[in-house]
Amino acid sequence: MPEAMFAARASDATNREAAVTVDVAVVGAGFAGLYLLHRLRKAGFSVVVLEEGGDVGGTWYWNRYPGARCDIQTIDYGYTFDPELDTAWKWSEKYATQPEILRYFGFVADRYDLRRDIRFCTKVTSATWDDATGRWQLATDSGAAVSCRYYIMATGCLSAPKPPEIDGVKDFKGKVHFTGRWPHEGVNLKGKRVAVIGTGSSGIQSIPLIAEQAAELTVFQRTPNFALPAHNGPQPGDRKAMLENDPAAYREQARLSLAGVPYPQQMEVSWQLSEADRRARFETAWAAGDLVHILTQLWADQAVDADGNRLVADLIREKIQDVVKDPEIAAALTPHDHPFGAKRPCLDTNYYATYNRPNVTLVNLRQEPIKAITASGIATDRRSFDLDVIVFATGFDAMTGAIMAVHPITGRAGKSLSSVWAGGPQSYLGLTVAGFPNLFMITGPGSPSVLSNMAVSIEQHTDWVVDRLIAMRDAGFATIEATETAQAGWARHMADCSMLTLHRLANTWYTGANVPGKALGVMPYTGGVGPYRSICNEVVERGMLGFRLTGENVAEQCNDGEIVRLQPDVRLVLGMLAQMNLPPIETMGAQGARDFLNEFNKGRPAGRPVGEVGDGVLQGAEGPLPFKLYRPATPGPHPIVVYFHGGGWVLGDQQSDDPFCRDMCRRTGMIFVSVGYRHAPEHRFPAAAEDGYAATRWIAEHAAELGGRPGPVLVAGWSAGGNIAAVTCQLARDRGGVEIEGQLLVCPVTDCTYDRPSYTENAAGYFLTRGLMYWFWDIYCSPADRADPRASPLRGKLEGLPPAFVATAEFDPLRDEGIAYGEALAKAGVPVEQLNGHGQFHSSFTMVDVIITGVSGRVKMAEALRGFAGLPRQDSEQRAPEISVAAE
Ligand code: N01
Repeated sequence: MPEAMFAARASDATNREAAVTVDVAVVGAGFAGLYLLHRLRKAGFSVVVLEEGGDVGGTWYWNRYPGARCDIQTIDYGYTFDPELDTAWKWSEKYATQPEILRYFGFVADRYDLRRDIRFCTKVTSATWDDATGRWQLATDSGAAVSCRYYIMATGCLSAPKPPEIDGVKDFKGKVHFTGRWPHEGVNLKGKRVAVIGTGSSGIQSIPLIAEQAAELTVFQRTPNFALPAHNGPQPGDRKAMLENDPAAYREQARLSLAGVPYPQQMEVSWQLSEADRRARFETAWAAGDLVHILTQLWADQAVDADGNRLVADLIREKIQDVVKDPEIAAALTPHDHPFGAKRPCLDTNYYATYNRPNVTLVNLRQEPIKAITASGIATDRRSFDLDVIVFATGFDAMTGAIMAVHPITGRAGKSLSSVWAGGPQSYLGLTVAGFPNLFMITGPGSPSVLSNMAVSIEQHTDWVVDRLIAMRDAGFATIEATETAQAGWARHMADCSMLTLHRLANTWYTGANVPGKALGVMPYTGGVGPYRSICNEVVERGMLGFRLTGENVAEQCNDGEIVRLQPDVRLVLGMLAQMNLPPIETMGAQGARDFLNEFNKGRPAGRPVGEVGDGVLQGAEGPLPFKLYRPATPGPHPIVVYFHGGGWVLGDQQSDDPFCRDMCRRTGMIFVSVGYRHAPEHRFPAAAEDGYAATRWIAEHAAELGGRPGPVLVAGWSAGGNIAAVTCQLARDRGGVEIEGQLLVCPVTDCTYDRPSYTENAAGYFLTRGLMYWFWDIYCSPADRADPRASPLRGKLEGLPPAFVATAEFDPLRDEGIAYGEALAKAGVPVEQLNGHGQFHSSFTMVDVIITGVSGRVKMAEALRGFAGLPRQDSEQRAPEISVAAE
């Protein structure tokens, strides 16, 4: 295909002045706008696209700075809606240059005859919803008004460049350029003294090429960033072969993945790998030159856990030191202030090596801030630099900037979007905003957008929106609007998701921190494109949940509610379990259920290392019982926590909650002794309860031998183990012989009735079912014995018990009896802390390194145990790094 045919070209501007009435107006003729136009037109809607630029291409139209390229492999960075298009266009490189990408958009525009419905060089200056007509009225800088029923922002996430933010720019006598608005005719930097301010992706791509042209280049760096070599060249054969072997499967895998690029989910955690293994994986990733590879394929904890992340970051830091010859410059270029990936990392070609050139100077703005731009150059508080050209690579008012720049967008009742978003962007699904009927955003704040392959997200958003418009038309609806409930629910889900990854721990454009005065919070959806897609589909399947639909000749429809109430990782785990289509556990028989649990546990991530793990035997109520001991790496003697595992008095053993015991041992700095108490049906009530008390007594008596602190012990347990821990406290109080200084009850069984609301609300679908609880009770305890406080501690006397921490989970049949126990303890004068894990299920806190959002609960539990044992609070360094900083 001769490239000249598709060269970017300015459109004919003669059609600019006519007013227009259409079904749909789209702002932006970039990646999203072009696909919207194609799909809407095919669906029979009349459409106009309003584009400020002189041609198609969006971000690729504006960002023409030297070195501009995509940094998702081009094989993954294109439209996939038309398989013929996929084969008609051939990319020349692994990472295409900006001119080639722009030619691609020209090619697409021509192939689908898109330009005729695009008004170029046209900026929307205001958009106002008119309730009376049910239409948006747009004003444009060309003077032509547009009336549309649906208004779609395809404005991109990084299209409103930040202003310079440095005093004196107007005084500068040389030339000033912005990477995001690079002159189309190019800039001759040969022999010039050039400054680049900013070391994000744009700076890092352009600096090596500017250094080659300029006489002198001075880089002004505020924050060093992580950059990886792109190793650009021909498209890698392996990925090309994958695509060519089965294009449909390849594209589908991308759509269901987390980042929009077909990579499998990494399951191995860093502590399962030797240092040599980790280094080998890292070197492979480094050589691959692929951001998604290095961000997702090293080890499972790299993006969700600060320790796992530090291992990658350290290896990258080593690489920087290897390349940059001057140690002081290398140190200045080495990032330490954010986890790898929390700020957008960059792909580079010769970036670090550029600082070995004699004509390149790095100015570390952390040590010598810029005072002002002067007539002759830039003055820091230490020195002055005489310059001919200043390049601002200082980034964008991301995600909201381009939407808010269309000012004002006025919705229902005269409310402006900027006032609604003053405290941070609010949206439902990142696609719509309550109070702004018929307004859609493509890759808006609240969608996976910039944390994904944009190509995949744009197609998904566009398809979803256009399909909704078609369905509405077919049903006679003319307006669609998100409800406040749905929007608030999405905000909560977004906040839950933001705890999954480390993005919240960095000051970046993802969080709005790069723009002075902007509200802070993680703006993109961090739950991944696959889960996001399934949520959008679920909204439709559940009758457009969270939307109000109206039309002239049709009854209003509003199925109000929140689309995701579970924590995002709980939703994923339950989804996977549902897909496994397991028979109910209670139908497996006791031995079958035990075998199942053993198999199931083999698939979980290995527990984290502790100082020492040992096995032993203790004296139970009627004979020896095995135990497992977890000792912290810190010097002892440590307080001892006697731990009782979960499993409905029927399943599990002293090592079935191994990851939980390890995690709590590390967090508390205490010895955990997990007891293998007797199980039903072989040993029915009160065997487990009596073993709990006997084991606790034995452990307290042998504390010194176990390396523990002599004196009182603590007890803890999950589920039926929580029941045993609670009962043990009552027996210890009544029978003496062991002093207990605190109890941790995690989702405990406390009572034998099933009439509390949580038993009905959460009867099925959350792994621990009502049916399974009936089965456990039947196997353990005959109905006549169930009211005995050794089975139902809620029915016992509660005065004089040790202080307690009671954790419950929102989606757990046992929730309300746990809460009731906490309340009853408090009423009886026992100091109690209660935690009801929002969006969590019965196993959330014990599925360590699977349910990441359970971490904050375990941190609180550990703090409570330390408090009971009289240990000082841990400082934030020692606490779980995952929650040590919560920006939002
Ligand atoms: O912008 P950035 P960008 N004084 O915000 C510094 C995508 N993209 O245009 O970190 C001094 O990342 C700022 O410092 P700090 C990609 O998603 C993709 O480079 O705020 N310095 C930072 O160093 C990317 O992430 C490609 O302390 C100031 C830099 O300027 C996004 O676009 C290519 C400053 C800005 O970095 C944005 O990248 C290019 C000030 N007042 C971009 N203000 C591809 O390859 C800001 N800085 C596809």
